[in-house]
Amino acid sequence: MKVAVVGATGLVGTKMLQVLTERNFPVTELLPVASAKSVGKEIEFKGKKYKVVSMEDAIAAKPDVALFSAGGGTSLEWAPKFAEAGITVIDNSSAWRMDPNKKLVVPEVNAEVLTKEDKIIANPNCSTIQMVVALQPLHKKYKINRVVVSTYQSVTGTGVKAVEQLMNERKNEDGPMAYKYPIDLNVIPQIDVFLENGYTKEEMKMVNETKKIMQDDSIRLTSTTVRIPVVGGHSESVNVQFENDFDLDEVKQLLSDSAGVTLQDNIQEQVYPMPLWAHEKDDVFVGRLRRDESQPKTLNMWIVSDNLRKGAATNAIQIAEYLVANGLLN
Ligand code: 11C
Repeated sequence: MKVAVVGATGLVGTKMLQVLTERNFPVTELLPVASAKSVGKEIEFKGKKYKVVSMEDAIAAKPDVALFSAGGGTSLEWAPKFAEAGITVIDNSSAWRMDPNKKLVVPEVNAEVLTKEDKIIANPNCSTIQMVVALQPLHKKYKINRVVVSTYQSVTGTGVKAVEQLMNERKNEDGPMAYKYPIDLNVIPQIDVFLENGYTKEEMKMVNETKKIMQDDSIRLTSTTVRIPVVGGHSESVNVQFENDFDLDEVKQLLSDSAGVTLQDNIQEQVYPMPLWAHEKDDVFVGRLRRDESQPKTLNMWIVSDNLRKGAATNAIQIAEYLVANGLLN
C-alpha cells in the first residue's frame, strides 16, 4: 500500500511514521510530504531512506491513503485535491471535523459510520478522543446526561516549539516562546484562542466533537482546558452524570472489558493513571473511579492518554486499518 504522510517532519507526523512501523501497517511505498524547505531531505522509515516530496508530486504518485498532519490551512487547501484524485485522506487538523458531510471517527466508538465514499475523514482533537473512548461504554449502559471535564494537557499538543520552550526554561536558557507565559513551574488556563462565548476553541472542540462522535446531541458537556508543564500525555478530570444509576464494580468491569481502555485503579497501592506511565502507550488509561457524593447517579473519573499516539497518530492509523480491513479504500 502506498501511504503519504503529509507533515512528516512535525511531532505528529514523526509519530505517525513510528506507529505505522510498530503496527506493521502494510506500507509498500512511503511518500513523506513536508513544507517546501524540507523537500528533497531524507527520512528514514523501516530502515529505508525516502525523499521528502511536494504536495503535487505526492498526488501524482497516487497513494492509497494520505495521513495529514500539517495544520488546518494546509488541509483545507490540499485535502480536496487528494480526494479528487481518488486518494483517501485521514486528516488530523480541525479543518473538516464539524463539516456535516465529513465523518469524525474514533474507531472504538463509531468506525461503523465509514463508507467507501468517505474521501476526507477527520481525526478528532486529542483531548476529545481519549475522553470518548472511556465514556462510550458507560453511555451505552447508563446514558450520559451531562459531563464536566477539566484537562491537564501536555505541551506536546502545541508542537516542537512548546517542548523546546519548556526544556529551555528548565535549563534557565532563553529561546523562542510558544506561549505568552512561561510554562515551566506554571499552569496556563488557555488552550488555543478565545471565542466570543469566553471559552477557548479547545474547550468548544471537546463539546462539539463529543456529540458528533457519540452521535448524541443530548449530551450536555462543559469543559475547562489547561496547559501544564508535562510531555507524556493529556490528563482529564471527568465528572459524568447519568440518566440511570450505576454500580461502581460494574463500571470498572465495563471499562476493563472495553477495547482501547486500561483500568488503573487501585488506591490501596496508589495506582492511578499518570502521563509518566501513559507516555508511548496506545491505550486510554482510566482510574480514580468514585461516586460523586454531592449528587446521585454521578461518577468521577481520571483519564490519561498519550496525546501524540491515541490522541493523534494511533487513532488515524486505526482508521486506516479499519478501511483496509473492511475494503473501504479504492
Ligand atoms: C493541544 N489538543 O493539546 C491540542 C492539539 O485540534 O488537533 C491538537 C489540536 C487539534 O494543544
